[in-house]
Amino acid sequence: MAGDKRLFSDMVTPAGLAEIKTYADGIGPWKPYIMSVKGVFGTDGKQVDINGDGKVNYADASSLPPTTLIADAHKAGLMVHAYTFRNESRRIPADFKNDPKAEYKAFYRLGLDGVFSDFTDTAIAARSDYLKEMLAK
Ligand SMILES: [Ca+2]
Repeated sequence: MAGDKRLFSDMVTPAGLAEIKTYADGIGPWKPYIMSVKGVFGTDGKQVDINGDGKVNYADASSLPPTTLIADAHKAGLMVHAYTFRNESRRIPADFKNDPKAEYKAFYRLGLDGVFSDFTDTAIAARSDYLKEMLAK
């Protein structure tokens, strides 16, 4: 409405994050801004149903290497809480082998400060596992 043509993608750059820090303490990006996924595409151009369940979704895709968003946000003095974590196999990338805790832990290991979850018991259990893992180091 103010005529600003920037998109969300502009705001997750170091310059955008520095601007956000002028009015906020943290950001709440969609998980793929931190770690996206990639599926396999067939010769017909359609994503392949890797697990053969008749549906094409996150369970047929694998995680890509993480972006620098968490590190960039932390450098800017911002906390990062990502959304939305769920205990639903169709929303969990194949490399986590249908284990929602494995997905949380991968994000926690990247330095994620908090999560938006539809299954808080799983988020807390995964956080507990992660903290034990950190103490063992
Ligand atoms: Ca499938």
